[in-house]
Amino acid sequence: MTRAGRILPAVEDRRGFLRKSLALASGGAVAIAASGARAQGDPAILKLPAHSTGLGQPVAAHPYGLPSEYEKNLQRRESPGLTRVSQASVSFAPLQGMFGIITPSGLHFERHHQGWWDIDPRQHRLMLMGMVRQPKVYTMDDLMRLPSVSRIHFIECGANSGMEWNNVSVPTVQYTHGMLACCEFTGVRLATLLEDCGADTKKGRYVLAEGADGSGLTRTIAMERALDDAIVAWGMNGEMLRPENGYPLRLVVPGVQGVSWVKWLRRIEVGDQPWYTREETLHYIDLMPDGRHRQFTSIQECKSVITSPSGGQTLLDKGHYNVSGLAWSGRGRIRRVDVSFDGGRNWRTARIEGPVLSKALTRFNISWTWDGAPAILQSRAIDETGYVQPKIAQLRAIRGTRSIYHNNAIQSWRVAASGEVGNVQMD
Ligand SMILES: Nc1nc2c(c(=O)[nH]1)N[C@H]1C(S)=C(S)[C@@H](COP(=O)(O)O)O[C@H]1N2
Ligand SMILES: [Mo]
Repeated sequence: MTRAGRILPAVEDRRGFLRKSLALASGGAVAIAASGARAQGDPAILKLPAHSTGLGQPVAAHPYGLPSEYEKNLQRRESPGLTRVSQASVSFAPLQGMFGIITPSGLHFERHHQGWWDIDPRQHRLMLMGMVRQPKVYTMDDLMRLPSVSRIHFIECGANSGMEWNNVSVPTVQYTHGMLACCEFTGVRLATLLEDCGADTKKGRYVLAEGADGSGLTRTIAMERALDDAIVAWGMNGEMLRPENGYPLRLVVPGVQGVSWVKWLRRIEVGDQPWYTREETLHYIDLMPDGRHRQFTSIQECKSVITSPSGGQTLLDKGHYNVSGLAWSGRGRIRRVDVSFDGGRNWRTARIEGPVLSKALTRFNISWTWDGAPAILQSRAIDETGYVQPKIAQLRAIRGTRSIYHNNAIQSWRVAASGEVGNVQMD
Protein backbone atom coordinates (compact mmCIF):
# COMPACT_ATOMS: atom_id res chain seq x y z
CA MET A 1 0.00 0.00 0.00
CA THR A 2 1.10 3.55 -0.50
CA ARG A 3 0.59 6.63 1.47
CA ALA A 4 1.84 10.18 1.41
CA GLY A 5 4.68 10.83 3.75
CA ARG A 6 6.40 7.55 3.02
CA ILE A 7 8.79 6.70 0.28
CA LEU A 8 8.23 3.17 -0.94
CA PRO A 9 11.12 0.70 -1.06
CA ALA A 10 13.06 1.62 -4.16
CA VAL A 11 12.68 -0.49 -7.27
CA GLU A 12 16.06 -1.27 -8.87
CA ASP A 13 15.59 0.48 -12.20
CA ARG A 14 14.10 3.51 -10.50
CA ARG A 15 16.72 4.07 -7.85
CA GLY A 16 18.27 7.05 -9.55
CA PHE A 17 14.86 8.55 -10.04
CA LEU A 18 13.98 7.98 -6.42
CA ARG A 19 17.19 9.50 -5.19
CA LYS A 20 16.40 12.58 -7.22
CA SER A 21 13.00 12.96 -5.60
CA LEU A 22 14.56 12.41 -2.17
CA ALA A 23 16.88 15.32 -2.83
CA LEU A 24 13.84 17.40 -3.72
CA ALA A 25 12.28 16.27 -0.48
CA SER A 26 14.43 18.46 1.75
CA GLY A 27 11.59 20.95 2.14
CA GLY A 28 9.41 18.32 3.71
CA ALA A 29 8.22 17.08 0.36
CA VAL A 30 8.06 13.38 -0.35
CA ALA A 31 7.70 11.03 -3.25
CA ILE A 32 4.64 8.84 -3.55
CA ALA A 33 4.23 5.79 -5.71
CA ALA A 34 1.47 3.74 -7.24
CA SER A 35 0.24 0.67 -5.41
CA GLY A 36 2.25 -2.38 -4.49
CA ALA A 37 1.90 -4.82 -7.40
CA ARG A 38 5.67 -5.03 -7.31
CA ALA A 39 5.54 -7.06 -4.11
CA GLN A 40 4.97 -10.19 -6.19
CA GLY A 41 7.96 -12.46 -6.04
CA ASP A 42 9.66 -10.23 -3.46
CA PRO A 43 11.78 -12.60 -1.32
CA ALA A 44 11.84 -10.14 1.61
CA ILE A 45 8.51 -11.55 2.84
CA LEU A 46 10.10 -15.00 3.26
CA LYS A 47 12.97 -13.89 5.51
CA LEU A 48 12.31 -13.72 9.24
CA PRO A 49 13.70 -10.41 10.50
CA ALA A 50 15.06 -9.83 14.02
CA HIS A 51 11.74 -8.32 15.16
CA SER A 52 9.99 -11.61 14.41
CA THR A 53 12.47 -13.77 16.31
CA GLY A 54 13.82 -11.66 19.20
CA LEU A 55 12.57 -9.85 22.28
CA GLY A 56 11.15 -6.36 21.75
CA GLN A 57 11.50 -3.20 23.79
CA PRO A 58 10.06 -3.01 27.35
CA VAL A 59 7.00 -0.92 28.22
CA ALA A 60 7.50 2.71 29.18
CA ALA A 61 10.86 2.92 27.42
CA HIS A 62 9.39 6.28 26.45
CA PRO A 63 7.17 7.41 29.32
CA TYR A 64 5.77 9.89 26.82
CA GLY A 65 5.38 8.18 23.42
CA LEU A 66 7.31 9.24 20.34
CA PRO A 67 6.78 8.73 16.60
CA SER A 68 8.62 5.96 14.78
CA GLU A 69 12.27 6.40 13.84
CA TYR A 70 11.10 6.09 10.25
CA GLU A 71 8.83 9.12 10.42
CA LYS A 72 11.54 11.70 11.09
CA ASN A 73 10.82 13.55 7.87
CA LEU A 74 7.37 14.53 9.09
CA GLN A 75 8.17 17.81 10.80
CA ARG A 76 7.05 21.36 11.26
CA ARG A 77 9.32 23.52 9.16
CA GLU A 78 10.32 27.14 9.17
CA SER A 79 10.69 29.02 5.90
CA PRO A 80 14.24 30.38 6.12
CA GLY A 81 14.39 34.11 5.52
CA LEU A 82 10.65 34.62 5.90
CA THR A 83 11.19 36.75 8.99
CA ARG A 84 14.27 38.33 10.48
CA VAL A 85 14.19 36.36 13.73
CA SER A 86 12.73 32.96 14.59
CA GLN A 87 10.92 34.41 17.60
CA ALA A 88 8.60 36.37 15.32
CA SER A 89 8.02 33.66 12.80
CA VAL A 90 6.02 30.68 11.66
CA SER A 91 6.53 26.95 11.56
CA PHE A 92 4.34 25.21 9.00
CA ALA A 93 2.56 21.86 9.45
CA PRO A 94 3.45 19.00 7.04
CA LEU A 95 -0.07 18.60 5.64
CA GLN A 96 1.26 16.34 2.85
CA GLY A 97 1.93 13.56 5.33
CA MET A 98 -1.09 13.84 7.62
CA PHE A 99 -4.33 11.84 7.64
CA GLY A 100 -7.89 12.42 8.81
CA ILE A 101 -8.81 15.73 10.39
CA ILE A 102 -6.97 15.87 13.73
CA THR A 103 -3.61 17.59 13.93
CA PRO A 104 -1.20 15.79 16.27
CA SER A 105 -0.18 18.27 18.97
CA GLY A 106 3.50 18.05 18.05
CA LEU A 107 2.75 19.04 14.45
CA HIS A 108 0.41 21.97 15.19
CA PHE A 109 1.79 24.99 13.31
CA GLU A 110 3.30 27.79 15.35
CA ARG A 111 2.98 31.52 14.89
CA HIS A 112 4.59 33.72 17.50
CA HIS A 113 5.00 37.48 17.46
CA GLN A 114 7.65 37.46 20.16
CA GLY A 115 8.66 33.88 20.93
CA TRP A 116 6.95 31.29 23.09
CA TRP A 117 7.08 30.63 26.81
CA ASP A 118 6.39 27.69 29.07
CA ILE A 119 4.36 29.51 31.72
CA ASP A 120 3.99 28.03 35.22
CA PRO A 121 0.25 27.30 35.52
CA ARG A 122 0.39 27.84 39.30
CA GLN A 123 1.47 31.43 38.70
CA HIS A 124 -0.81 32.09 35.74
CA ARG A 125 -3.92 34.26 36.21
CA LEU A 126 -6.81 35.36 34.01
CA MET A 127 -8.43 38.70 34.78
CA LEU A 128 -11.95 39.56 33.65
CA MET A 129 -12.75 43.26 33.88
CA GLY A 130 -14.32 46.31 32.19
CA MET A 131 -18.09 46.50 31.86
CA VAL A 132 -18.77 43.76 34.42
CA ARG A 133 -20.59 43.82 37.75
CA GLN A 134 -17.79 41.94 39.51
CA PRO A 135 -14.24 41.99 38.06
CA LYS A 136 -12.48 38.73 38.83
CA VAL A 137 -9.03 37.17 38.75
CA TYR A 138 -9.05 33.42 38.13
CA THR A 139 -6.36 30.87 38.86
CA MET A 140 -6.10 27.81 36.63
CA ASP A 141 -7.69 25.78 39.43
CA ASP A 142 -10.62 28.21 39.57
CA LEU A 143 -11.18 27.87 35.83
CA MET A 144 -10.94 24.10 35.81
CA ARG A 145 -13.68 23.80 38.44
CA LEU A 146 -16.16 25.45 36.07
CA PRO A 147 -18.30 23.42 33.64
CA SER A 148 -16.10 22.56 30.65
CA VAL A 149 -16.76 21.70 27.00
CA SER A 150 -14.66 19.86 24.39
CA ARG A 151 -15.00 20.87 20.74
CA ILE A 152 -13.13 20.06 17.53
CA HIS A 153 -12.27 23.17 15.49
CA PHE A 154 -9.79 24.32 12.88
CA ILE A 155 -7.42 27.22 13.36
CA GLU A 156 -5.99 28.97 10.33
CA CYS A 157 -3.66 31.96 10.35
CA GLY A 158 -5.18 34.81 8.29
CA ALA A 159 -1.89 34.91 6.37
CA ASN A 160 -2.12 31.26 5.29
CA SER A 161 -1.58 31.04 1.49
CA GLY A 162 -0.65 34.74 1.61
CA MET A 163 2.38 34.26 -0.63
CA GLU A 164 0.09 33.20 -3.50
CA TRP A 165 -1.54 36.60 -4.00
CA ASN A 166 1.07 37.75 -6.49
CA ASN A 167 2.26 34.61 -8.17
CA VAL A 168 3.33 31.10 -7.33
CA SER A 169 6.38 31.20 -5.14
CA VAL A 170 5.95 28.37 -2.70
CA PRO A 171 6.79 24.76 -3.63
CA THR A 172 4.84 22.54 -1.22
CA VAL A 173 1.47 22.35 0.52
CA GLN A 174 3.36 22.60 3.80
CA TYR A 175 4.27 26.18 2.88
CA THR A 176 1.16 27.12 0.88
CA HIS A 177 -1.40 25.90 3.44
CA GLY A 178 0.54 24.75 6.53
CA MET A 179 -0.64 27.47 8.91
CA LEU A 180 -3.65 25.28 9.54
CA ALA A 181 -4.58 22.85 12.30
CA CYS A 182 -7.61 21.11 13.73
CA CYS A 183 -7.71 19.86 17.31
CA GLU A 184 -10.10 19.00 20.06
CA PHE A 185 -10.03 21.91 22.50
CA THR A 186 -11.23 21.69 26.09
CA GLY A 187 -12.07 24.62 28.30
CA VAL A 188 -14.77 26.80 29.75
CA ARG A 189 -17.06 28.72 27.43
CA LEU A 190 -16.23 32.43 27.44
CA ALA A 191 -20.00 32.96 27.90
CA THR A 192 -19.78 31.12 31.24
CA LEU A 193 -17.00 33.45 32.48
CA LEU A 194 -18.83 36.57 31.26
CA GLU A 195 -21.92 35.45 33.13
CA ASP A 196 -19.85 34.62 36.22
CA CYS A 197 -18.61 38.23 36.31
CA GLY A 198 -22.00 39.75 35.47
CA ALA A 199 -20.84 41.24 32.16
CA ASP A 200 -23.08 43.87 30.59
CA THR A 201 -23.65 41.97 27.35
CA LYS A 202 -26.09 44.59 26.02
CA LYS A 203 -23.98 47.77 26.22
CA GLY A 204 -20.73 45.83 26.28
CA ARG A 205 -20.69 44.93 22.60
CA TYR A 206 -17.06 43.84 22.47
CA VAL A 207 -14.44 42.00 24.44
CA LEU A 208 -10.68 42.48 24.30
CA ALA A 209 -8.42 39.46 24.70
CA GLU A 210 -4.82 39.95 25.79
CA GLY A 211 -1.87 37.54 25.87
CA ALA A 212 0.83 37.33 28.51
CA ASP A 213 3.80 37.21 26.11
CA GLY A 214 6.03 40.17 25.31
CA SER A 215 4.15 40.95 22.11
CA GLY A 216 1.24 42.21 24.20
CA LEU A 217 -1.04 40.70 21.59
CA THR A 218 -4.57 42.06 21.84
CA ARG A 219 -7.62 41.55 19.66
CA THR A 220 -11.18 42.85 19.77
CA ILE A 221 -13.90 40.19 19.54
CA ALA A 222 -17.57 40.94 18.96
CA MET A 223 -19.80 40.09 21.92
CA GLU A 224 -22.08 37.84 19.78
CA ARG A 225 -19.10 35.68 19.01
CA ALA A 226 -17.83 35.73 22.60
CA LEU A 227 -21.25 34.53 23.78
CA ASP A 228 -21.66 32.02 20.96
CA ASP A 229 -18.87 29.45 20.71
CA ALA A 230 -15.65 31.03 22.03
CA ILE A 231 -13.79 28.90 24.57
CA VAL A 232 -11.14 29.77 27.15
CA ALA A 233 -9.19 26.56 26.61
CA TRP A 234 -6.52 24.69 28.53
CA GLY A 235 -6.86 21.32 26.77
CA MET A 236 -5.75 20.30 23.29
CA ASN A 237 -6.16 16.76 21.96
CA GLY A 238 -6.84 15.32 25.39
CA GLU A 239 -3.93 16.88 27.30
CA MET A 240 -2.88 20.34 28.39
CA LEU A 241 -2.02 22.77 25.58
CA ARG A 242 1.56 22.63 24.35
CA PRO A 243 3.66 25.65 25.43
CA GLU A 244 4.03 26.77 21.79
CA ASN A 245 0.25 26.84 21.47
CA GLY A 246 -0.43 28.95 24.54
CA TYR A 247 -0.01 26.78 27.65
CA PRO A 248 -1.70 27.01 30.04
CA LEU A 249 -4.57 29.04 28.54
CA ARG A 250 -5.61 30.21 25.09
CA LEU A 251 -8.70 31.66 23.51
CA VAL A 252 -10.47 29.52 20.90
CA VAL A 253 -12.63 31.56 18.51
CA PRO A 254 -14.10 29.03 16.05
CA GLY A 255 -14.15 30.09 12.40
CA VAL A 256 -12.09 33.20 13.07
CA GLN A 257 -8.51 33.83 11.91
CA GLY A 258 -5.69 32.58 14.13
CA VAL A 259 -4.59 35.95 15.48
CA SER A 260 -7.77 36.20 17.56
CA TRP A 261 -6.96 32.88 19.25
CA VAL A 262 -4.90 34.71 21.85
CA LYS A 263 -2.31 32.46 23.49
CA TRP A 264 -1.09 32.64 27.09
CA LEU A 265 -4.40 34.43 27.69
CA ARG A 266 -4.25 36.69 30.76
CA ARG A 267 -6.96 39.33 30.38
CA ILE A 268 -10.48 39.76 29.03
CA GLU A 269 -11.99 43.22 29.07
CA VAL A 270 -15.60 44.04 28.23
CA GLY A 271 -16.16 47.35 26.40
CA ASP A 272 -18.65 49.23 24.26
CA GLN A 273 -16.40 49.81 21.22
CA PRO A 274 -13.52 48.12 19.39
CA TRP A 275 -10.04 48.85 20.76
CA TYR A 276 -8.34 49.31 17.36
CA THR A 277 -5.18 47.66 18.63
CA ARG A 278 -1.98 47.30 16.62
CA GLU A 279 -2.96 43.81 15.42
CA GLU A 280 -6.23 45.17 13.99
CA THR A 281 -5.03 48.43 12.45
CA LEU A 282 -1.45 47.90 11.28
CA HIS A 283 -1.59 44.15 10.67
CA TYR A 284 -4.34 41.65 9.76
CA ILE A 285 -6.01 44.19 7.49
CA ASP A 286 -6.63 43.67 3.78
CA LEU A 287 -5.28 46.21 1.28
CA MET A 288 -7.96 46.65 -1.41
CA PRO A 289 -7.29 47.73 -5.03
CA ASP A 290 -8.59 51.27 -4.34
CA GLY A 291 -5.92 51.74 -1.69
CA ARG A 292 -8.26 51.44 1.27
CA HIS A 293 -7.91 48.80 3.95
CA ARG A 294 -10.54 46.28 4.93
CA GLN A 295 -10.48 45.87 8.70
CA PHE A 296 -11.79 43.25 11.13
CA THR A 297 -12.10 40.59 8.42
CA SER A 298 -12.14 37.85 10.93
CA ILE A 299 -13.97 34.89 9.37
CA GLN A 300 -11.89 32.36 7.47
CA GLU A 301 -14.00 31.74 4.37
CA CYS A 302 -14.58 28.34 2.81
CA LYS A 303 -11.38 26.81 1.43
CA SER A 304 -9.87 23.47 0.47
CA VAL A 305 -6.63 21.97 -0.76
CA ILE A 306 -5.44 18.64 -2.10
CA THR A 307 -2.73 17.50 0.28
CA SER A 308 -1.73 14.36 -1.62
CA PRO A 309 -0.50 14.38 -4.29
CA SER A 310 0.79 17.92 -3.84
CA GLY A 311 3.73 20.13 -4.71
CA GLY A 312 7.16 18.58 -4.26
CA GLN A 313 5.87 15.00 -4.44
CA THR A 314 6.54 12.66 -7.35
CA LEU A 315 4.22 10.04 -8.79
CA LEU A 316 6.46 7.09 -9.62
CA ASP A 317 4.10 5.24 -11.93
CA LYS A 318 0.83 5.40 -13.84
CA GLY A 319 -2.22 3.85 -12.27
CA HIS A 320 -4.53 4.32 -9.31
CA TYR A 321 -4.07 7.04 -6.71
CA ASN A 322 -6.16 8.06 -3.74
CA VAL A 323 -6.32 11.84 -4.07
CA SER A 324 -6.88 13.26 -0.61
CA GLY A 325 -7.34 16.70 0.85
CA LEU A 326 -8.88 18.99 3.43
CA ALA A 327 -11.81 21.40 3.29
CA TRP A 328 -13.02 23.87 5.91
CA SER A 329 -15.23 26.90 6.42
CA GLY A 330 -15.35 29.50 9.15
CA ARG A 331 -19.11 29.69 8.60
CA GLY A 332 -20.04 26.13 9.43
CA ARG A 333 -20.00 22.70 7.84
CA ILE A 334 -18.61 21.61 4.49
CA ARG A 335 -21.41 20.53 2.17
CA ARG A 336 -19.47 19.27 -0.85
CA VAL A 337 -16.02 19.11 -2.38
CA ASP A 338 -15.42 18.81 -6.14
CA VAL A 339 -12.13 17.77 -7.67
CA SER A 340 -10.84 18.49 -11.17
CA PHE A 341 -7.99 16.67 -12.90
CA ASP A 342 -7.91 18.90 -15.99
CA GLY A 343 -7.42 22.38 -14.57
CA GLY A 344 -11.08 23.11 -13.86
CA ARG A 345 -12.80 22.00 -17.06
CA ASN A 346 -14.48 18.95 -15.55
CA TRP A 347 -15.34 18.34 -11.92
CA ARG A 348 -16.17 15.19 -9.97
CA THR A 349 -17.63 15.17 -6.48
CA ALA A 350 -15.23 13.78 -3.88
CA ARG A 351 -16.14 11.33 -1.13
CA ILE A 352 -16.35 13.13 2.19
CA GLU A 353 -14.83 11.22 5.05
CA GLY A 354 -16.78 11.85 8.26
CA PRO A 355 -17.17 13.32 10.72
CA VAL A 356 -18.31 16.57 9.15
CA LEU A 357 -18.17 19.08 11.96
CA SER A 358 -18.93 22.78 12.03
CA LYS A 359 -15.83 25.00 11.71
CA ALA A 360 -13.58 21.95 11.60
CA LEU A 361 -11.35 20.43 8.95
CA THR A 362 -13.15 17.92 6.74
CA ARG A 363 -11.27 15.18 4.91
CA PHE A 364 -12.13 14.27 1.33
CA ASN A 365 -10.88 11.46 -0.92
CA ILE A 366 -11.34 10.59 -4.57
CA SER A 367 -9.94 7.85 -6.78
CA TRP A 368 -7.86 8.85 -9.79
CA THR A 369 -6.17 6.79 -12.45
CA TRP A 370 -3.16 8.64 -13.78
CA ASP A 371 -2.53 7.87 -17.46
CA GLY A 372 0.96 9.36 -17.41
CA ALA A 373 -0.02 12.59 -19.20
CA PRO A 374 0.36 16.05 -17.63
CA ALA A 375 -2.61 16.93 -15.41
CA ILE A 376 -3.77 19.78 -13.21
CA LEU A 377 -5.39 18.85 -9.92
CA GLN A 378 -7.74 21.22 -8.11
CA SER A 379 -10.30 21.03 -5.31
CA ARG A 380 -13.27 23.33 -4.78
CA ALA A 381 -15.23 23.33 -1.54
CA ILE A 382 -18.81 24.46 -0.92
CA ASP A 383 -20.00 25.16 2.61
CA GLU A 384 -23.44 24.84 4.18
CA THR A 385 -24.24 28.49 3.39
CA GLY A 386 -23.86 27.65 -0.33
CA TYR A 387 -20.66 29.70 -0.65
CA VAL A 388 -18.36 28.30 -3.34
CA GLN A 389 -14.58 28.53 -2.94
CA PRO A 390 -13.40 31.06 -5.58
CA LYS A 391 -10.72 30.89 -8.26
CA ILE A 392 -7.71 33.13 -7.69
CA ALA A 393 -8.80 35.32 -10.64
CA GLN A 394 -12.23 35.88 -9.04
CA LEU A 395 -10.59 36.83 -5.77
CA ARG A 396 -8.09 39.17 -7.45
CA ALA A 397 -10.91 40.91 -9.36
CA ILE A 398 -12.28 42.15 -6.04
CA ARG A 399 -9.29 42.16 -3.77
CA GLY A 400 -6.38 43.02 -6.10
CA THR A 401 -2.95 41.47 -5.70
CA ARG A 402 -1.48 43.47 -2.84
CA SER A 403 -3.15 41.57 -0.04
CA ILE A 404 -1.39 39.33 2.43
CA TYR A 405 -4.30 37.89 4.33
CA HIS A 406 -7.44 35.90 3.57
CA ASN A 407 -6.55 34.10 0.38
CA ASN A 408 -9.00 31.20 0.13
CA ALA A 409 -8.58 30.59 -3.62
CA ILE A 410 -8.62 27.21 -5.34
CA GLN A 411 -5.13 25.69 -5.34
CA SER A 412 -3.76 24.04 -8.50
CA TRP A 413 -1.12 21.31 -8.55
CA ARG A 414 0.44 20.42 -11.89
CA VAL A 415 1.48 16.81 -12.45
CA ALA A 416 4.16 16.67 -15.15
CA ALA A 417 4.67 13.67 -17.44
CA SER A 418 7.72 12.89 -15.30
CA GLY A 419 5.37 12.50 -12.32
CA GLU A 420 6.74 15.56 -10.57
CA VAL A 421 4.06 17.68 -8.89
CA GLY A 422 4.43 21.45 -8.71
CA ASN A 423 2.57 24.57 -7.74
CA VAL A 424 0.91 26.45 -10.60
CA GLN A 425 -1.78 29.10 -10.90
CA MET A 426 -4.76 28.82 -13.23
CA ASP A 427 -7.11 31.72 -13.97
N1 LIG B 1 -0.26 35.92 22.91
C1 LIG B 1 -0.18 35.60 21.60
N2 LIG B 1 -1.23 35.03 21.00
C2 LIG B 1 -1.17 34.71 19.69
C3 LIG B 1 -0.02 34.99 18.92
C4 LIG B 1 1.09 35.58 19.58
O1 LIG B 1 2.15 35.83 18.99
N3 LIG B 1 0.97 35.87 20.92
N4 LIG B 1 -0.05 34.71 17.57
C5 LIG B 1 -1.37 34.67 16.96
C6 LIG B 1 -1.39 34.25 15.58
S1 LIG B 1 -1.06 35.42 14.40
C7 LIG B 1 -1.84 33.01 15.22
S2 LIG B 1 -2.04 32.56 13.60
C8 LIG B 1 -2.14 31.98 16.24
C9 LIG B 1 -1.22 30.79 16.04
O2 LIG B 1 -1.45 29.82 17.00
P1 LIG B 1 -0.47 28.59 17.15
O3 LIG B 1 0.93 29.14 17.35
O4 LIG B 1 -0.97 27.79 18.26
O5 LIG B 1 -0.53 27.85 15.84
O6 LIG B 1 -1.96 32.46 17.56
C10 LIG B 1 -2.32 33.80 17.76
N5 LIG B 1 -2.26 34.12 19.16
MO1 LIG C 1 -1.68 34.60 12.35
